[in-house]
Amino acid sequence: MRTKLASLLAAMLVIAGITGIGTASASSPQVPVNHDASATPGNEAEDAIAANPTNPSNIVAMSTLPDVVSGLFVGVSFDGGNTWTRRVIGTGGSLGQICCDEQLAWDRYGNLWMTYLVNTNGNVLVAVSTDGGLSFRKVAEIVPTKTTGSRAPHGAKPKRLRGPTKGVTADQPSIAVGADTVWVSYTSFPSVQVQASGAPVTGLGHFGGFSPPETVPTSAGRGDYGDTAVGPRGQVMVTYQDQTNGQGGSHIYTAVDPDGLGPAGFGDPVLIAHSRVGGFDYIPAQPDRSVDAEANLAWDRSGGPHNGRAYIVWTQEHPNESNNMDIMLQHSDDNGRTWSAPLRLNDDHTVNSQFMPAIALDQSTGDVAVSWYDARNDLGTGGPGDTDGVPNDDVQIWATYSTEGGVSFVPNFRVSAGTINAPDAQSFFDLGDYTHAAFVDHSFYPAWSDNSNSTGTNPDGTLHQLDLYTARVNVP
Ligand SMILES: [Ca+2]
Ligand SMILES: [Ca+2]
Ligand SMILES: [Ca+2]
Ligand SMILES: [Ca+2]
Repeated sequence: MRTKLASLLAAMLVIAGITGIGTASASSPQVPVNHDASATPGNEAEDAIAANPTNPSNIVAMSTLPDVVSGLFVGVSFDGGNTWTRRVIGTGGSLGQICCDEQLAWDRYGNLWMTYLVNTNGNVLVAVSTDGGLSFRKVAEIVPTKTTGSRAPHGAKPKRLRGPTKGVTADQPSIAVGADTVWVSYTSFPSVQVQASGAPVTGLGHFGGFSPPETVPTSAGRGDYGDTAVGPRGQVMVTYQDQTNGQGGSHIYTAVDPDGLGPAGFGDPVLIAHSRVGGFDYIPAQPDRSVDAEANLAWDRSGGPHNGRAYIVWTQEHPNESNNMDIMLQHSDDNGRTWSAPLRLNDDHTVNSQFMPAIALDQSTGDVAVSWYDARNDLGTGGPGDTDGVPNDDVQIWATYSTEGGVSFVPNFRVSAGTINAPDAQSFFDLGDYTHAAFVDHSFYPAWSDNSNSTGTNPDGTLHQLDLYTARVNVP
């Protein structure tokens, strides 16, 4: 949707280009040095990344390993991605047999929080690292509860059932930190409703137990593929889409628990957008796995000029079933009650796919950055953006950022040095269901899965199985 806001953005981008504001432009792209975090045989896909606020050169990146039964790839760097300590965790032992859906959040005390799923039950597990990601210990196992599907009384926590409930399982967990809390939200099946659980944090290695799950009153019915964010006063926001299957589209909602660990529960969900991306929407770049709208949140707790502003990114398709997907952003200054008109972030002039947006906010500055997989340079006519003569199936990582509270963004710039072809990974999983990014102390780190072998370090060679890549983007 093109709006007055978008027109204003375009005007401001012209001004930015004339005055030299920003570090990249369409005419002079500065692709940052790419790092192969995994350099491991087989596919690493569906990626998480976090940077340490107490030591910004310390970054940790993770990938699901779709080719094996259990195990999670972990890469740890203490020099901004130049060198990595690599290992596989979660093949058993205290962390369990990790299947997938890992996500990371690093708090201001230096605790690196991780949520994930295991093969052996339907619970949401939480682990923490207090040594920069070199080791993790499991600290919580959140048991999803049965939900009635009815709306909770306003201002009251939904009724909870105690203990494990037969046949109730969780999926799609996400994790976020606030100043003094850590929160996880996930989808509880078979009711397909979003639940959340949080814990207090008081220092490095010092934290309390996770609260019993509270259910988001999903008045629209279902909720899945969500994300979590924590605001400056400890409020908790979740997002989800209501369509879990198909290609027809979905409604995207947010809901807020206004006092976090306090007695109030989640308020009524707010409908923020209608996306034409469904729960399993197939595109040439994800022909086996498909994509969802992949709504993701960030919340400014920086204390800066936009303190308290919440951001959401999600994927639109225009028109439906065209495979022309776009990355949209909205923001809210009133705890998610109202949202700005959607702003299209990708500034290409093609009808190709942009998908799987990742958003991260630098809590030291309030700057917000977004990265995504982008097929803009694959017209099927050869050249560096097209590996196979087929249009719209090869992708690169592109990104942008805003130092203006999300009202204006710098021109899109390319982050991946190479071009990625998910079909060549020969995996049912393609690039996975999501990718993530981290943003700490002026350094933005998108994570992505890459089989371009642009670094020359992929043991499977070029255009075969995927490695986990990142790059440090300096945001002045
Ligand atoms: Ca669609
Ligand atoms: Ca597009
Ligand atoms: Ca192609
Ligand atoms: Ca690999």
